[in-house]
Amino acid sequence: MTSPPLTVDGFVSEFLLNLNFDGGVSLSESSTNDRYLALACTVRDYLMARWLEDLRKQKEDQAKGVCYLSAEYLLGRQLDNNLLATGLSEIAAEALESCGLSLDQLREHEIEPGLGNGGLGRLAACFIDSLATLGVPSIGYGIRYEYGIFRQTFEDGQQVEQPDAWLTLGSPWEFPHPERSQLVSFGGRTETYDDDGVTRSRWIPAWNVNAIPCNYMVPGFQNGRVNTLRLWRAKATDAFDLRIFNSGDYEEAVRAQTFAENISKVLYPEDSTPQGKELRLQQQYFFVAASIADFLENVLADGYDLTRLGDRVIFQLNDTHPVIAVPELMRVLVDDRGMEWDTAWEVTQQCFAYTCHTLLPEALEVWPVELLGRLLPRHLEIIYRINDEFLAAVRERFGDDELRIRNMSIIAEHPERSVRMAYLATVAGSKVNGVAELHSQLLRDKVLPDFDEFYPGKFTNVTNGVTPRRFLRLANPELSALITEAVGSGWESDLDRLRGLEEHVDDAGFRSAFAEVKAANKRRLNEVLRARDGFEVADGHLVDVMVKRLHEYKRQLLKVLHVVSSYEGVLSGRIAVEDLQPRTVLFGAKAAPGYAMAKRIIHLINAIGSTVNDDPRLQGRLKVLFPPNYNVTLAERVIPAADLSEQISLAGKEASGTGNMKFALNGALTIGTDDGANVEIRELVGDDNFFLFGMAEPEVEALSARGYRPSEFYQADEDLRRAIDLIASGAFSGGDRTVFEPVVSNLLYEDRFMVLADFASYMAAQERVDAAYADEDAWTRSAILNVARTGFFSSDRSITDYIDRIWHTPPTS
Ligand code: 26W
Repeated sequence: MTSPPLTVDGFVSEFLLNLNFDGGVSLSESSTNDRYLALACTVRDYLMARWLEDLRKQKEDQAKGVCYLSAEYLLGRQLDNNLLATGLSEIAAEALESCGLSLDQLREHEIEPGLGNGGLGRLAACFIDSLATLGVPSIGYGIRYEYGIFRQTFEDGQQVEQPDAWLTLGSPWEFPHPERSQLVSFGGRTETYDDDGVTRSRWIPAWNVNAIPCNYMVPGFQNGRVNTLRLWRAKATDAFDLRIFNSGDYEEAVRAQTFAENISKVLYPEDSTPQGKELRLQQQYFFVAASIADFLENVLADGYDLTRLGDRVIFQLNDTHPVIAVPELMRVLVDDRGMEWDTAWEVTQQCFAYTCHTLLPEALEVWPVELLGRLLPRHLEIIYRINDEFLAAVRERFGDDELRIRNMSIIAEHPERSVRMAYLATVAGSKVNGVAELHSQLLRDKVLPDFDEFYPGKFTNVTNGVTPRRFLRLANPELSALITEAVGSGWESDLDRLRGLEEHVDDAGFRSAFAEVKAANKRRLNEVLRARDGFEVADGHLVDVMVKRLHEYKRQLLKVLHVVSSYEGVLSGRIAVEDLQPRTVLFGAKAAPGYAMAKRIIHLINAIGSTVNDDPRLQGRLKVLFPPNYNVTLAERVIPAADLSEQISLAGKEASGTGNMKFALNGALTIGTDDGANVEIRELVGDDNFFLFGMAEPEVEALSARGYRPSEFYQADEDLRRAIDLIASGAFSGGDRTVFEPVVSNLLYEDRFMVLADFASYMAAQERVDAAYADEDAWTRSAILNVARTGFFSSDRSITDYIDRIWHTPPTS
């Protein structure tokens, strides 16, 4: 198979063919959707030959590859990414223009696949991009949710969730293959039987669903490589509904079908606090069981010796969500393929590695034994045996230290008997990694110290990264052009070359070109904000951005207190309005629908915006904008326009952060705590180009040990008191003191994430920001150095680290 010709004429004829023959419309009669679909199919066609070739080669070479198992992939729009990958952007723009169409307009038509919540899902998307760019044999496996992360709207300043029907206009990037479906079973019971004198166990499931693979192309950056993302969709089996249908109960048959198909219906919008819902466990098992079966049947060569499976594949567990894959592989090897338990366990340990993405205890998934045993009885048996053998080994090493045994057991006894999925992953994985230096250290020292002692060498670090293709080249075309002018082409897949920018930092012409790019990006942001929300960032404003999921540990409230304190300062005359550095504070954040405090904080931010933005006493020098529905598409516009990046989590709570990297790479300066990857950003850019504040992790620990009483900080700091009192007074709620009372009393009497303790230090750092921003040229210099020194945060580097330290899967040609 060959690709269509790489010319404008070739593109035009391919586009029109797709429009006419696939879409069934003429150009003049076509809708925007028709045109978008035809364009997407045209771009697809250019990738097809390479994709088929790579799929064939993968099967033929049988080189060791990565199966990335992730419940989330927050992909963002596909069209632009694939145009860039193929190098077709200019040809496509010209071709469309010759048809009287605009690429810009069609690109805006795409609804992004929001199949993830936040950092973890976006990281998976960056990683598959890098795997393809580096030419590593790999497949991303996940779930093809019908509804991705909810669409956020505000009503009276409060979050309202709308379903994200991303598939309604068609999904041109997806290739469903129902003929390759896998049967996934659930429920039932186990029984023992005699197998030539050996007693074995087997699973008699009660019901099953079909898993239909939907394939997506994952093109590398202009390297002719196309990997695969395979997402599973649940479909009722014929047997499932026919049996009931034949019994004459039509409604029951339809109900059964709905029940089965619910499994891939909707992404759980919970981030960090697992709900322990049965459907969630069904989702997890559904996709890993289908993925393992698919790999063994369709990717691995026929008749491959399974005792050597570890030479062919590493299953990377993206957090604990896919960890049920561990007992599943054991079940397949032992029960279905007749392998000896000990051999199977050795193989399994070689085939898995586990990445932990959190430090919050409440985010570590546990599944009640009752639920797991009901849904996956054979897997529970397998987990028990793994645990028995593991604890026996612990006993052998440390003696009968019952406290230690209880602490290390994969089975927790309280508050209810449950399986600790992170422990299971740690016992089974060949390696366990955290996602930034500090995080990996804390993981070893605080979260899993006994395991670190028991398994020397198992724990490692791989600092996160982001793809420079999407977050620099596509999101910031003007800066990209300037970079290419300064350091030459090719930096997109060799990001260390950004270092070359350092030698231009003393060139006044370069600095002013750089500053002009930032100004142009603010205008580009304004176009979007005006169109979607009627917002605008005024000229001369410092653009101060905090975009990320809403969570108390991330401390959006600290940013709120800074805004309120500035406002209060002007109202009370403590600050002369002329002395206020003009700022626009831009928030973007979704709250988990069940997280009441997070939703209240969203309400508060909107309420403050309504009050502050219209108050003439501020003379337009302080604005708070909160565009709803922050997503990848909006991030691509916001990040390049930012001057200041807010990374203000309590030290020791943010595993890494990846937004922090995107901002630095786009020339925003960071105001941040010593947390997650901020630590490494600061080390690289230098103290002069980073606004550090707040307690370090050991100080947090010490304060906590002494007994933290937030009200003492409130009493001792007049500015803080005035800011909190202003919120408590009802100033942002039409005089009603009850609306934000829960937020205020939480801060005063609990403040789990020590907002008040870090307030003074944060305010002082913000003063340093204001002073620095007043010297525009010096600020630009720092911004350039941020770009020049953060090439380390390319996800290509992360993937190279995974290959060296964990996977041992070199690129193939
Ligand atoms: C519903 C249960 C649950 C539990 C944990 C859902 C999601 C999680 C994730 C682990 C939360 C998450 O996205 N973690 C983020 O992962 C990013 C990529 O490594 C890091 O940059 C962020 O610091 C971390 O919060």
